[in-house]
Amino acid sequence: MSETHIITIDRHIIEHERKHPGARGAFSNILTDVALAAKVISRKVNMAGLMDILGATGGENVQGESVQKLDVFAQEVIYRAMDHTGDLCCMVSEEWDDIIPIPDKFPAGDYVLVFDPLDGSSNIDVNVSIGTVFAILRKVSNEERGSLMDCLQPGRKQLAAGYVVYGSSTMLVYTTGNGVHGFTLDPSIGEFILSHPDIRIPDPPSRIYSVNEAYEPKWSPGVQKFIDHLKRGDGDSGSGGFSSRYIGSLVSDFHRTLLRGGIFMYPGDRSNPEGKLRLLYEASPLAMLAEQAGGRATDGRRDILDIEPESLHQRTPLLIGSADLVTQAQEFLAEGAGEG
Ligand code: AHM
Ligand code: MG
Repeated sequence: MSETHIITIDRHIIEHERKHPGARGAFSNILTDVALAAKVISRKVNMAGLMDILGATGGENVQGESVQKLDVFAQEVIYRAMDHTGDLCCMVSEEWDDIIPIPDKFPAGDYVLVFDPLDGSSNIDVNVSIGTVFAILRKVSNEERGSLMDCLQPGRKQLAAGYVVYGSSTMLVYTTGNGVHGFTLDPSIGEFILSHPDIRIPDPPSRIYSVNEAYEPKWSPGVQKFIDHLKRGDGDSGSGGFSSRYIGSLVSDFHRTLLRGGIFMYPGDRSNPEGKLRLLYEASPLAMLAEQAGGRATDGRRDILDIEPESLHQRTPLLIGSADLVTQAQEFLAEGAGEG
């Protein structure tokens, strides 16, 4: 793309909206507001290392003001970018126990935003990439300011989903059900520029698996056998030809899986049968992106997008990435289900 022909995320969102006759703009506004919040969070994340030098470690900065944790900051930035616009009826966040209503002083709208404001925040101190995950749902109840019914919808009902990865550059990747598109933040002009149009998980994929292998002793026999199969191939002395990569930051591990292929897994184990990751605002948005890019996401039995959520912060095992590998993993899990 030449320097004089750049496609900003705002332009991309508007052009996609035009393809949907009857679209009223509210939905596009939400995406644009998420992109704005992402820029503010990105700036703060980039300053995180300097905070220590400036004296933030004791909870106060040099001016004696208390310093907010970055995940709390990210929560507030997104909330305040969204609370007054009249586009949302409510929100759900990893940082908040209950549904977050739109305050009565502002008009309420027809959509729900679910998000994890800053995932993997324990990685900030060691300068490892972190991310924001989000999805948009349509209000389905008659409650003006939303209800559980509006929030607890399966992933198939998501109208849009995306993430922001704060890495060596900041990228926003989103889908509205018409492919997956990636934008890189150009800090010099403060705009997300289309850098990765129509992302497809490569086929054949890179042979990469991504899982926290320290939990191997607690895995089910199916998970153990699958990873063993990737390592050794079919024969005991053979090699499966796989490499392993695990950042421990969901958005970053998923981003690599989307661009390179392979499989990311956070399975259940004996201590945590439902794994660690959250269905509503982590697994489901990433599952929509994976499917839109030609991949798959499952909890081992069902497609993530078909799971009916029962509570806001429900956890789910997650196996996500290249379709063939996810299907293969699912078969190993099914075979191992009677064992152990
Ligand atoms: P968090 O919600 O406390 O930030 O934890 C979520 C993170 C994910 O980004 C990552 O995939 C996972 O925790 C890693 O967990 P583990 O250290 O158990 O491998
Ligand atoms: Mg999280």
